[in-house]
Amino acid sequence: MNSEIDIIDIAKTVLEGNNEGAYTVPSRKLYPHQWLWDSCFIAIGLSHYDNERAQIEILSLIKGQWHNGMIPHIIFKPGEKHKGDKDIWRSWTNPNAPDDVDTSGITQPPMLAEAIVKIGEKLPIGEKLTWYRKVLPALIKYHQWLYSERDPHNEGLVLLIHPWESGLDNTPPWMAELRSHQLPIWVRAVVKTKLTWIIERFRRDTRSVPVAERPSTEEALGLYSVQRRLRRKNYDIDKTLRHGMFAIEDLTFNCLLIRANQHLKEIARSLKHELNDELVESIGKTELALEQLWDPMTKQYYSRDFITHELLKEPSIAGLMPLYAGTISKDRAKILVKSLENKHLFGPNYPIPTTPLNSAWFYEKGYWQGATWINTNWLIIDGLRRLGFKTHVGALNEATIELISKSGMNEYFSPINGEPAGSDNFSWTAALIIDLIENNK
Ligand code: 2M8
Repeated sequence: MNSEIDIIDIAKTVLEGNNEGAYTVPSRKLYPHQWLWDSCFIAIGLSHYDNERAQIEILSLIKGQWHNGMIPHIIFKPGEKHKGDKDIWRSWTNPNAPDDVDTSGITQPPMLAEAIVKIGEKLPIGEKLTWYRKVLPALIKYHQWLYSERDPHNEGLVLLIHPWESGLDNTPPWMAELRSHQLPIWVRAVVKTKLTWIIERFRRDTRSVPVAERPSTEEALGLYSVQRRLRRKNYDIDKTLRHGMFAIEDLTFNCLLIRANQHLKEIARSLKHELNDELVESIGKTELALEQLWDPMTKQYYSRDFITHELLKEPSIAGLMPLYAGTISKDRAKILVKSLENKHLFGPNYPIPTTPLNSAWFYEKGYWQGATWINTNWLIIDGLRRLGFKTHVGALNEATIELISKSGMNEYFSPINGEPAGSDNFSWTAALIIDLIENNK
């Protein structure tokens, strides 16, 4: 077991090892580029001891912003080495793609405002306002894009077009949708004829991480095929929606957006900047629309299909994210907290598993299908703190710190025995454990 001081030192070493100068890679082995929500979590950790680097991390993300306002989910490392990755995306076929940076063609959870505020909180007032002034135009443009492009019916709920946009890649509700509607014939044929072993030989991710800890080959092919379809439509939202592809109002994403909007309003207020009426109206709608994702029968929140408005009733950690949104009633929050306390659902030895333990999808080292991740713990702890669940915050903080102290800075962990899984030296684990320890003092 390491002491808290040791953990912080190890965490800083991990973040230094993954430092690329203008940004930090999530992991040297698996993810060699800059990822959107990873960089936001990383900046939150960095802000405790190197605020300048935290700001650089965020500015590098903003450099990848599309002309229409989208912040892309990956910004590719410049140079020839990873040319293959950029070529898979070919996002330059969309006229909105930035001119001098290569990026993916989709987005990821809107953690940007949170990171900006966490950086601001650690600066003296004058520097904080300078920082806010520097980033506010890009932040407004980003939130406007989320509504103009991803909320075409003005419902207040933003839609996603690829499971990767949810950040919880192969989480059960998305994978159930993928299996039932979206798998092309060639993927079904490969799976049916058990030819997945051929594909497995070409998988890069399973060279450093056991296949059982990554998305299954069927899932990986499914994710890839959705990406290919989006590429064929040049990442154009109208063409994408017209062709009846994935469109899901994702619960986690919209909960994070609610909190991000609150931060955006606060940043604008501190600069005496008035947000335009349309944006303010959309922001209000999102807070109200969360209620539409509540199912009174099962007493849970779910994601929703954009077209049919059917709830995707597959329990996952997303069901707890309204705690982070922070806008739900205390009674509702208590219902969610009950499932956190339940050892057979979200309360095993090393919480919080990404699916409840009684889910048919649960596997203790399952990638977004059971394993405990530090970013989802961080989001839920942050929400519980704001909602006043002090004892739960204390217990979850302690359990998370104990887990890292015992098992190291891995990507995710078994919620049953705490064993590490996925990549080692994972950046957001390192960054967020620094934040949790500092907040716990
Ligand atoms: C994972 O996602 C990427 C695709 O975006 C992948 O599987 O290759 C997810 O865990 C995602 O949430 C994360 O941002 C990314 C980088 O850490 O890896």
